[in-house]
Amino acid sequence: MAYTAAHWGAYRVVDGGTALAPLEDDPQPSRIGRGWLSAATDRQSRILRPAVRRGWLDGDRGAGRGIDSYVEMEWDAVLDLAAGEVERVRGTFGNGAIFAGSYGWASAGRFHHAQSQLRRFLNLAGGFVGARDTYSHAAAEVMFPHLLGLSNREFQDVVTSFSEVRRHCELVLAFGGISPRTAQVASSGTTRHEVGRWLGDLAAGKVRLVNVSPRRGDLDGAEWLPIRPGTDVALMLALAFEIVAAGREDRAFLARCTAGWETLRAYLSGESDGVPKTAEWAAALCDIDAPTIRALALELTERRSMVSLTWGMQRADHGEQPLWAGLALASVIGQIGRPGCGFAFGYGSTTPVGRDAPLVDWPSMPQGVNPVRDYIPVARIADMLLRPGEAYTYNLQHRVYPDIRLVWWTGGNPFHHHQDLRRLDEAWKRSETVIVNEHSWTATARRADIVLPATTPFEREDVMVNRRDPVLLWMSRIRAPMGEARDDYAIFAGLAERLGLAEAFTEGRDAEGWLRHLWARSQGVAQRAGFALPDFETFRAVGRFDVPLAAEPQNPLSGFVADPQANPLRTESGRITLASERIAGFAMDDCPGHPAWLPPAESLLDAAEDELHLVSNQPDTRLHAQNDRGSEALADKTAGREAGYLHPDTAARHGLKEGEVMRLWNARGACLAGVRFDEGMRRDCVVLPTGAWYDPQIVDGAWLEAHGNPNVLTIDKGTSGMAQGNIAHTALVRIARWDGPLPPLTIDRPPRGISNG
Ligand SMILES: Nc1nc2c(c(=O)[nH]1)N[C@H]1C(S)=C(S)[C@@H](COP(=O)(O)OP(=O)(O)OC[C@H]3O[C@@H](n4cnc5c(=O)[nH]c(N)nc54)[C@H](O)[C@@H]3O)O[C@H]1N2
Ligand SMILES: Nc1nc2c(c(=O)[nH]1)N[C@H]1C(S)=C(S)[C@@H](COP(=O)(O)OP(=O)(O)OC[C@H]3O[C@@H](n4cnc5c(=O)[nH]c(N)nc54)[C@H](O)[C@@H]3O)O[C@H]1N2
Ligand SMILES: [Mo]
Repeated sequence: MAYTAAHWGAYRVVDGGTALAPLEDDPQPSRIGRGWLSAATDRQSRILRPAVRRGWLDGDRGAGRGIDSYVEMEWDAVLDLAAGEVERVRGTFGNGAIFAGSYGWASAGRFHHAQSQLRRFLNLAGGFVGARDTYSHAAAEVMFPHLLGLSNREFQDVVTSFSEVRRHCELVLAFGGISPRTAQVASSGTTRHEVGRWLGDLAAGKVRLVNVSPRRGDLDGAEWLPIRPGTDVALMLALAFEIVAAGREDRAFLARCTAGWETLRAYLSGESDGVPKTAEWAAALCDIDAPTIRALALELTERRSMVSLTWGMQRADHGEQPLWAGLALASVIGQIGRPGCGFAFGYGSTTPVGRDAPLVDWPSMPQGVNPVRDYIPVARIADMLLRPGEAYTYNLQHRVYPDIRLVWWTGGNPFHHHQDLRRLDEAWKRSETVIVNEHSWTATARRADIVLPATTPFEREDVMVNRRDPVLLWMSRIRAPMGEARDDYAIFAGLAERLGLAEAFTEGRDAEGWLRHLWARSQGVAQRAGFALPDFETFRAVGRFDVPLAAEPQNPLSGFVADPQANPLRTESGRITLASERIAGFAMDDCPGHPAWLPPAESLLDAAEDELHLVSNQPDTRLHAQNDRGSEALADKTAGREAGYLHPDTAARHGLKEGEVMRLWNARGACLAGVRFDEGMRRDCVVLPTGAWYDPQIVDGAWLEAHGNPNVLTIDKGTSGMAQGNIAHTALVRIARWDGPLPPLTIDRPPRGISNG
């Protein structure tokens, strides 16, 4: 059997290689996959030949990025140009002037992982400025080591299994819900989608589920507390306050397992700032009434309970705080370490979180060592480009932005993922050269000077090996590369050759040679884990291998809670950090030394009458901007625009009917979107999922994003001087019906100068 795989699932290749069918044992295949093949084979979106921006050839130093036309070139000529830029920039400014953070999800497949190939190449060529953390959970990546002495990844590895929750827990308080929509994907691929089934099991097992979210659909079938966005910390603090007020805090747990409780207690009571964090205080902020908060507080202590947060909770202004306050609330309740109870982060945010699966650390492509030590926090890309030499803080350090001359992206789409895209468009013009490897004419490829066409997974062989998934798959090549597309590996091998690094880069192997090499190393890993992998030829022919290890249910921190002296955490105190002298000592207004309520940069609390809160969540039909030109995403659009969601009353108030097109705007930008109704929403919110290909145009003398990309409206600011994560979920907008003629899209065909016939 021939298989292929993506972040959204694993597939059998059927009908002679012309169609995909989900694995038979996948309980709930993703809808994203239905649009994959059509997107990957759409001639108008694929980059068929290497291309160079005309203005760059004429020496415009970036001014025309985003509006310019392209000329196609031969591979040899374009690789000469790209290699020449590496030579020029490192020779003139040093490798610290090359930025290759290159954040993004690229494709599943161990060998053809685009960023690994880029980094391996640039590490050999003297290095580059990289990026730390992710757009997904930067605040958690920075905070978990301080709070629990674990990396975010280590905590994710041990997050309480859903099976344990079902067995032992009675009340799950789910901030941001738990949604099969986001559980469609797993980074590096997944052979099963189980979250829908797990949620069904929880409900059938009489676990009470409470969904704290502006949207009911974030956890279908649960009790719904429609919170005002951006105010969860107030609710968490009030729950903790009311537990203490009722004398129900777990004093033994707080004394044995936490550090800084006195500081936090004084903040909750108002001793330290004059504001008791009562249910009434929180009700005015979070729009959930005080009796409900008080009753919930008691129940959390009377029942076996779990405080759960989605990743999105910390993708907001002061995103460090919900994480810290949520952990503090769970500490006050005192059930951390008990089976199925305590604190969880990321249920539903991707499919493997909460799965009891054996974790096997499979080998990956060796990337070498980066001789350049400089990096930025990932979401500070525009600040870096706009303000070279300027000081900033990150994770208790004082740092300075580098002066970047060459930007290289492969396997990511900053003109999808970044906030305030009009600002990024300005910042992007600051570097001398931008090189992008892509298979499709994304907004980022359209803003590159040198465009190197890459293959898709259909056009190459690879292996899906994900440490969080119990199945290994051989990914067959089912199509010839479209146009002149090459594998990223071949592209970097060609560049390495030009820089005299061919042998070091390839180690004498072609792609198949590397797959054999990685498989041989995987066999060693398996052997050490107590089982045998088939030989390479057998695996390639059979296509699938099920790891024969028992899945162990997880309960994090149980060893620590059982004996904190013998099993201390790697924190300042060896215990859970409820207040930190180190963080307090860094004296940040936007991230004090204990969890705190800090009003967000924008919120409904100080909004004008006609402003709405924008929820720009993950799209149901795509992974980010991937497959936006595929059948599944296209069928979901309204007049070709991304559909936004409104409560019917909100729509009526603005004179909008379902199926019409609206304009959303604020001081940062404006976009169009379709109107769709959702009764399970707050009336003061609008939901516009991310991922419509960015299509800014000048309409009636002003910039208008014509396709429905919410990132022209979001704020480009760090969570705080601590984590500097993105704050995508914090933004206010206005809406009105769009009565003018609909501007035709430009992203449905290649940029000017390119004809894909
Ligand atoms: N407003 C708002 N913005 C957000 C978010 C939000 O919640 N709200 N979420 C954020 C989050 S959590 C994330 S993770 C980011 C995601 O942002 P990204 O990960 O940057 O988005 P993708 O569209 O997945 O981009 C991956 C790109 O890699 C390309 N690619 C795939 N395979 C290959 C390959 O083999 N070779 C090469 N060269 N290219 C390849 C794809 O064509 C695609 O363009 O977005 C962030 N942005
Ligand atoms: N289908 C699909 N699935 C995906 C992805 C995709 O692109 N498509 N991307 C993947 C990636 S990279 C990531 S990081 C994860 C992200 O996974 P999550 O972070 O869990 O997903 P989001 O959709 O960003 O946000 C979840 C929900 O939080 C709610 N929310 C927003 N603001 C607030 C608030 O202030 N308070 C509360 N209580 N709730 C709020 C919104 O209603 C939203 O639906 O998703 C992954 N899964
Ligand atoms: Mo993400």
